[in-house]
Amino acid sequence: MKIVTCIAPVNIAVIKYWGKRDNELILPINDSISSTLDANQMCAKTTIMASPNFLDNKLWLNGQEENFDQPRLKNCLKEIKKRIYTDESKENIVNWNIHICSENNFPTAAGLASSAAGYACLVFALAKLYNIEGDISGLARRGSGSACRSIYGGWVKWCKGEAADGSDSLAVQLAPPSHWADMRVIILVVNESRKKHSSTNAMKTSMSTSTLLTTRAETIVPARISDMEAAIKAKDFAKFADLTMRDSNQFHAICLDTYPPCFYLNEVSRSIIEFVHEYNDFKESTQVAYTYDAGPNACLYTLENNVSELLAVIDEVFPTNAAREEYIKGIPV
Ligand code: 2P0
Repeated sequence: MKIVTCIAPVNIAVIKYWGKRDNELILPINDSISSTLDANQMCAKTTIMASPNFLDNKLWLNGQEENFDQPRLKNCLKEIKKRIYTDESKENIVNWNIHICSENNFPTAAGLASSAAGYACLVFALAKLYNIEGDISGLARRGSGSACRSIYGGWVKWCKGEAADGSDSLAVQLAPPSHWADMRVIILVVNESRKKHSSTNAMKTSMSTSTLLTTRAETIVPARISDMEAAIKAKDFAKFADLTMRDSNQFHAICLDTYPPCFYLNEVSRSIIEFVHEYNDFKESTQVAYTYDAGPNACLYTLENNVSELLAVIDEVFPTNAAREEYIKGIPV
């Protein structure tokens, strides 16, 4: 028997991925950039056991047994097995059945990048199990697009690539976490329930109905990606924050332009957006940026020296549990 256990953190996109040019290979229509959070905070933990005595493959997610026959899991396994070095003279682990047990320490499918952490962790664990070397972001991408970014720490770009077979649609690290050591992310959990529209289905509908989406991917994102890379390199928080907030807003505008529309933000999300702009105006400098994925929960980027005052003000402005049903965390990038 062989057992491996791995953890992988979530990543929070600052230039968003939305829309695929190939649904099967999970190839995006634009580059995206994210930061991967500290591994000790919000993460997926996966244990994989392989044994010649297991009669079946099995999968448990957050303690519940799930069907192993899932297309994305199958795709990941198929691609991984292509990269396994097999030694015919030895008993071959690749033929053993596996048991996969994965759990998240944060709300699943509430727009908090749970599939990203989950598939990054799964692929990383499988790579360890089968001793696969080299870049595995392309393997993680086959599980969930955004998962390829969680393979690396710090600031990460998912290059959309040009090849029809997806061979160059990979993640690269732009800078390690130490580059911007005082960067922090605060997650305001507005609602923990599962989202109504899965990202996969919603982005498919956006691709077929939103006229804004192509314009975004072709004419807006390329410039934003290079501006964001420059802002991160220079540790220019004001520029970084401006691009992050505009890109979040544009992503949600695309969701509204999708037909029928996808409403991910709620009243509390919108009041947090207003709060952030008012806070920055009051401070006469940009101290905090919001970004929202496919859900109502706010991710706030700020620098370490602002965290305690900002959390105190958030406590004042949102005194009930409205914006903080469960917890607020200051998470180092
Ligand atoms: C992102 N999101 O860049 C964007 C922002 C949500 C909003 O990546 O179909 O779960 O598995 O590739 O990766 C969510 O998309 O979708 C996502 P699939 P995924 O983080």
